[in-house]
Amino acid sequence: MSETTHHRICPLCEACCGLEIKVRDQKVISIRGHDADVLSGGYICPKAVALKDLQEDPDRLRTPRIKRNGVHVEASWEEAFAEIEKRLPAVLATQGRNAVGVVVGNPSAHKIGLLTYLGKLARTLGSKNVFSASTLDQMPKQLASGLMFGHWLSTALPDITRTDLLLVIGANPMVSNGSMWTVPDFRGKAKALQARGGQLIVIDPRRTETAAIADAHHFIRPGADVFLLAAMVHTLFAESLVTLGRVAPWVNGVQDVQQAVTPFTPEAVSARCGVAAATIRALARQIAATPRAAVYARIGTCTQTYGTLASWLVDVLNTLTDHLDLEGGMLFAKAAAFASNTVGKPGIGKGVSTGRHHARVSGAPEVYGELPITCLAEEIDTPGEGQIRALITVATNPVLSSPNGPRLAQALESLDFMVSLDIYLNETTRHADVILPGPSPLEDLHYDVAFPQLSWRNHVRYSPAVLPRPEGQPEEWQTLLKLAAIIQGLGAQADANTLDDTLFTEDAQRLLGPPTQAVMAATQGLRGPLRALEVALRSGPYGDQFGLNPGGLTLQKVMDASPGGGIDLGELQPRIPEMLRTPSGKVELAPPLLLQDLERTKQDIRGLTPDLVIIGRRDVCSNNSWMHNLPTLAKGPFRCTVLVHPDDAARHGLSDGALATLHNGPRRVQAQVQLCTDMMPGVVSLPHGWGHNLPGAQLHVAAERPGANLNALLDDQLRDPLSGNAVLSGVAIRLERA
Ligand SMILES: Nc1nc2c(c(=O)[nH]1)N[C@H]1C(S)=C(S)[C@@H](COP(=O)(O)OP(=O)(O)OC[C@H]3O[C@@H](n4cnc5c(=O)[nH]c(N)nc54)[C@H](O)[C@@H]3O)O[C@H]1N2
Ligand SMILES: Nc1nc2c(c(=O)[nH]1)N[C@H]1C(S)=C(S)[C@@H](COP(=O)(O)OP(=O)(O)OC[C@H]3O[C@@H](n4cnc5c(=O)[nH]c(N)nc54)[C@H](O)[C@@H]3O)O[C@H]1N2
Ligand code: SF4
Ligand SMILES: [Mo]
Repeated sequence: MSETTHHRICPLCEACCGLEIKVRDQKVISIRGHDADVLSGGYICPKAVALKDLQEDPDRLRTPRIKRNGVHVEASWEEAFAEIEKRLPAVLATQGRNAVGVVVGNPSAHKIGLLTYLGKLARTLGSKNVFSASTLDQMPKQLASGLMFGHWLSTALPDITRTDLLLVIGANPMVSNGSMWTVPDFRGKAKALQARGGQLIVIDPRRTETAAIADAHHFIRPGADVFLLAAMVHTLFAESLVTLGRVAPWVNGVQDVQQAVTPFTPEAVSARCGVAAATIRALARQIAATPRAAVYARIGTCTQTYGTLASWLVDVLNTLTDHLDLEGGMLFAKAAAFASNTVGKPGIGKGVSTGRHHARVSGAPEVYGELPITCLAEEIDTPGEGQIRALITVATNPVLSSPNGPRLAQALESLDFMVSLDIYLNETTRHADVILPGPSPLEDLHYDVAFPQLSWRNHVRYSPAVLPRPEGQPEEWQTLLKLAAIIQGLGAQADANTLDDTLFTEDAQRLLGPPTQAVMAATQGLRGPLRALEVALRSGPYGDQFGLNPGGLTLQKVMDASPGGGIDLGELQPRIPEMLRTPSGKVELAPPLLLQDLERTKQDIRGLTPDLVIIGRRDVCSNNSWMHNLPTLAKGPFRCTVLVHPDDAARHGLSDGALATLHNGPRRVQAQVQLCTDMMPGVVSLPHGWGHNLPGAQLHVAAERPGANLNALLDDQLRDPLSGNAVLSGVAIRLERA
């Protein structure tokens, strides 16, 4: 058979690079960057190449599994759904909706079928017990952005191609390729910034790969960003450096912020955050004095007890120095589809609220419809009314990715029923009674629902499937609808397509009013996420408005342009006030919830710093917990080592290569020491997502070098009280020779 060339957006991380994939006889023969791609221009990282390994991995599930007498056996789709129908409704009938929990993981964010249909499953189920990886990650950033700008995904993004100063706090885009910021080829863009005379500055407890190319790097005590940032804001006021510029008429609360940061003088916070007072002042002055500057912070500033406060203060800093919504500063993307800040009345909205319900055991507030994932284990293993007795997991591996994995594993084993949508039999899905695999990424079509809302440049792209879906393999949205049908009592025989038609008509009536002839005609013959995409694109900010705006975008237009690299929609542009969705129609610089929480930090300004704390790290050849089974990425030096500064190693009698035991109360893990002068003294680093030595998983390559599970050491009781985000960084540990 002849060779064919396909263009596919990479679904593995937020950079969303365009790939060029060559196929012969239904086998992938090469994967490279797509040079014409309007977003990524040919850039890729090593993970993309591993899509071939993923396609061919004998451990990847191609048929459902049912657990019989403790062993997962292959089953037909009919058998799998019949088993679910036999067992799931029974839990609902006897113990109610909240007895069934849902957990959603990271890969869902990269799958239009999951992202557009998970809400339908959750609505049908009606359980309060919905959890996701967001509370291991970016929930603080989303809450802060929501409170300030009125919507959870209205995130201010560095205008990297026009800025002259980029301050990066708690992020390592050289390795992670960016997060809450879709920025393929960060290195190229950073180098260009430096070439035009600009500066890159990094604040991180480790001299990271990003710090290595930066013009300056400052260590910070893990978890103490709020103190550094509050003191920088304090400096702006103290030295009369505050300017709001163009956005001034749309900013509320400047004086409240000024008052709130009064105690945070650089001298007061310096010991707590480990940054010299002079450095704090110099950083604040430099940002204020640079007309085109941007402050970007990510997961290091989120996975801590003050995560929402730190995320908020970053945008306070951007706003008070006249860098918000400004070219070369921080801008908001305008996505072609699905963006809430392009829907409804421009400039005003309902804003966001939290705490519409609370977790049964801890009382933690709901945020964005979710409860903290660190509450999951206790919601399963604590008896009482509303206890979770059945669980649906979707593309998630919380036994490795969530703190206190061993407790969660035990809890999962005690459930009456568990069903997992997942492509592997791994540390989490080994507990499932039924596993329902999705198609591989290359067998699935792709459109990014979330990331164009976070992209460095406006654009639109679509990818059809590269390889045919195997006979009988449903699309993941169909699997979700089948689950919804079973929950609704329609039975395992219900037809997903018919259900989809009914739901679409209902949604269209609810969202668009009585569906006009034009909408129904335009979506004829479409189903599932593609139908939702057609409606979103055509009614979106660049859309053809179903004929009212001839020449505007349609799905067909986007499909036609995609082999050529997609459609470039231009550089980000200022969008305030039009993008705001706060009830006031203003940027809320001083949300009461945040000012109130700042009181907590005031008590902690002179808090003691533990002798030794742990942070995580990422590696270019690893992706959270699930790509260690792919030979291309698994080869090479072992990556799950604990980085220790030589001074700390000497104090603990450890040498390079020694096996160390890391203790946190009763929890412990063992890892090999790697001496590293790039670590801040008093801080050690171990990557997360490892620990592939648990019985019952089927990951042959990963099991050869299982590594230590960082999350077996961390605490499931430590959270940011506002966002519910887990504390994964700056946790005190003890280190000794094993
Ligand atoms: N200590 C510590 N812990 C962390 C972090 C940290 O920095 N430190 N980072 C956190 C972050 S940011 C995140 S996002 C989470 C991620 O944590 P999770 O959301 O649990 O994601 P992964 O660990 O990547 O596991 C992904 C799961 O999805 C499955 N999967 C992959 N592709 C597909 C697919 O196409 N369909 C389906 N149905 N399943 C699929 C995989 O087999 C795997 O089971 O980890 C968090 N955990
Ligand atoms: N290769 C690869 N790429 C990935 C992933 C992966 O696992 N591997 N995961 C993807 C996912 S799910 C996400 S969410 C993104 C995350 O993307 P990033 O946010 O860039 O994540 P990290 O690379 O973990 O960088 C976080 C940095 O914060 C630092 N840090 C830790 N604690 C603190 C602190 O208290 N304060 C400050 N200032 N810094 C601190 C760490 O040393 C680290 O350098 O990466 C994505 N990309
Ligand atoms: S950086 Fe790598 S993993 Fe991320 S989208 Fe690009 S090619 Fe894929
Ligand atoms: Mo993440």
